[in-house]
Amino acid sequence: MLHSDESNRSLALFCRVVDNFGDIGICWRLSLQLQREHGIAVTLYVDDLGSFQKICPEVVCNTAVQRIAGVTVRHWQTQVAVFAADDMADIVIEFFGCDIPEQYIAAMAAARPQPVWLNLEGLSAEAWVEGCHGLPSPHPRLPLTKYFFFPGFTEKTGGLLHEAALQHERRKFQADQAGVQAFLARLGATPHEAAALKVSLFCYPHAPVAALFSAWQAGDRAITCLVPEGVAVAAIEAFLGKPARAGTTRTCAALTVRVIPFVAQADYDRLLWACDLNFVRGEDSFVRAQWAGKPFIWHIYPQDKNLHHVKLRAFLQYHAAGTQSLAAATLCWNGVACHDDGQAPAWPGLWQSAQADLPASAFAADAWERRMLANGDLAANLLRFAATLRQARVQ
Ligand code: TRH
Repeated sequence: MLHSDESNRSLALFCRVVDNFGDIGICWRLSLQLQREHGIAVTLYVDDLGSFQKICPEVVCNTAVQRIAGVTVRHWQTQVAVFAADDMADIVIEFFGCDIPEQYIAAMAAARPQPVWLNLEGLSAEAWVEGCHGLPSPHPRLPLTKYFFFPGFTEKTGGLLHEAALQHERRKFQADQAGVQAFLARLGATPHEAAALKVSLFCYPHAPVAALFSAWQAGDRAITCLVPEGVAVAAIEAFLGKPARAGTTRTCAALTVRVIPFVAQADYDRLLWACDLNFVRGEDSFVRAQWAGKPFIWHIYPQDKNLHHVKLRAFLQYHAAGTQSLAAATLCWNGVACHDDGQAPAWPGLWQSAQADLPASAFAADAWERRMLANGDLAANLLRFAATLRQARVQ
């Protein structure tokens, strides 16, 4: 265990599950790391235990308080709970501007010393992030200040979530080919499929899955696409011709699609490590793909007025380590700069180039990983930031 600053003994993390699994995925990962690597007593307040259970099967739904892997999990059901100043943690984090209870804020203001209050923001490669990382936001009424903490891709941001042992575990897993095959077999893959190019598919329902599948079917290389249950269901069922339940599979020409269970978070990492190419989405799987040492194609969470296109381009520009063909496929996957009439996307050509570039893309993935590791990890950066704020108060 790493040693934390003495004044960072307890931490409360508030997570509202807006949509999908990313919010709780990130908060759970951060909670675990703070507890395991820094010995911090973490209380995770989460409003949706059902979504939490999907990524962490140990979660018991309809339970007010439970302890999982050393983390206290509280079902956040109401905004009107009463909190006392003595209940306060040393650090309080609200994830992505989720509205934490007024009573809790009042108790923070009354506590002595006051906790360090941070808003952990969403990930973006846009240039403005560096300027906003660490900015204070004084409370409009109370003598209390919240600080913005931004994850990011540069040393002037909070960095990316990354556990200390991650690289070691990943390399050990990937070096053991028999173990990799056994893992894939547990998900239902047959030895025959294991010889094919393995692709994991995690995307939003509007991704051009049908066009990609057509290109894969017509390709010269056998492909096994492993898709967790519940992902892009309509498109997967259209290909399968039946309900997309775990265990369902269909082979058509060069493509085999296999529905696998939606696995626990640690196994999702292994899935990314086991595949040759990963389609990921949102924020957390997107970051995990960057630690897998494998090429990936990102489906960004859609925003109004196509704001996400700006974010996507900012990342691709910065991620110049990736190959051009993969960047082109990523743009097309997100509906940006697709030169087609909507009926016949240019996927065959895009895929051919991307496939040819996979070895170069894997090489680039390693370089990118080294570059990101140099920014430190988000959990340690966050604790350092909290300690600095506290020190500044004392002076
Ligand atoms: O679920 P997402 O679409 O989450 C998104 C993003 O976080 C986005 O930024 C946010 O604004 C939006 O939700 C509301 O994708 P993401 O971020 O990749 O999170 C998925 C989580 O699910 C991640 O922690 C990995 C986990 N997962 C598993 O544990 N097992 C699985 O089988 C799969 C496919 C995913």
